[in-house]
Amino acid sequence: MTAPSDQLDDGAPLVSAVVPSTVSTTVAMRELKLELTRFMMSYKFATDEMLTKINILKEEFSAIHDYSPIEHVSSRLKSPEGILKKAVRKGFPLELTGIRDNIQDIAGIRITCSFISDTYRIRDLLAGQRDVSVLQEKDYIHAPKANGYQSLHLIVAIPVFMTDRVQPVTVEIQIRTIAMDFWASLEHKIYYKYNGAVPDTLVEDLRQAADAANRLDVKMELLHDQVVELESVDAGGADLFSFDGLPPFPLPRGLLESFMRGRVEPE
Ligand code: 0O2
Repeated sequence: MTAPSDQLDDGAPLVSAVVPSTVSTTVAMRELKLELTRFMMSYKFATDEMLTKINILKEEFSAIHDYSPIEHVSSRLKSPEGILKKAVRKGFPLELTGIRDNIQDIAGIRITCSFISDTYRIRDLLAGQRDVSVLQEKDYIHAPKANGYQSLHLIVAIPVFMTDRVQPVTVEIQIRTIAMDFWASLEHKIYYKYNGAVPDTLVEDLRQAADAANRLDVKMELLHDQVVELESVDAGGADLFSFDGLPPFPLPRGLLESFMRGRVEPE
């Protein structure tokens, strides 16, 4: 005899078996949702921390050197869907620890610099910070990809202080010049337009454009160096110190000289 539809084989009502399992599924789903939220938040916090560091470098450098080595900064978080797709594509285990260990570009920051030397300077300034560990560096500026792509890629880890743990979180940082960035965004569009199968003539044109971008970078940096040299010759006794976000305050030459004496004369 078959059990009635609302009873299990042993005669126990079906509903009593279904309710606990539904409750436990709901609890498990809620826990997973919470874990996923915390997982994604850790990457957002790591991005925020890195962006703060980058902004500090930008503002301090601008105040000291009268120009900003950083033209533009942008960031993005991969969507949970994008993360899962990448994990499946690469054959990584579909659980959060495995994903955290294997996918290192969930948080991404792109820094666009004025000149090639600035890309390395920013790399050094970030890598030199005590709480930043560089896990991987790919220097596509020194060794461009075959298609002409140039950029400096870092995978860094930074500790994020959560309520119950300190979580090291990885962030991918791409550093490149304006010209390299211009090239990369156009190449990206072309690549997707042709679904990866870019015609040979366009591939060659892109490679030549990458060379031209590199020549422009080198030329612009030479010009900039000449301007800096001229400015240092022309520099007079400016006595107003100004800094973004702070009202300008006077630094008379006499006061500066007193500071200098304090520095060089032992007490
Ligand atoms: P998205 O959507 O920008 O994130 P990975 O697949 O990341 O594990 P890979 O590809 O060896 O390993 O890493 P690599 O070489 O450091 O490249 C990572 C990112 O650099 C890419 O991310 C692109 O953003 C960019 N990139 C690399 N090569 C090129 C290129 O030839 N042209 C352009 N326009 N960008 C490039 P994703 O995940 O491919 O895409």
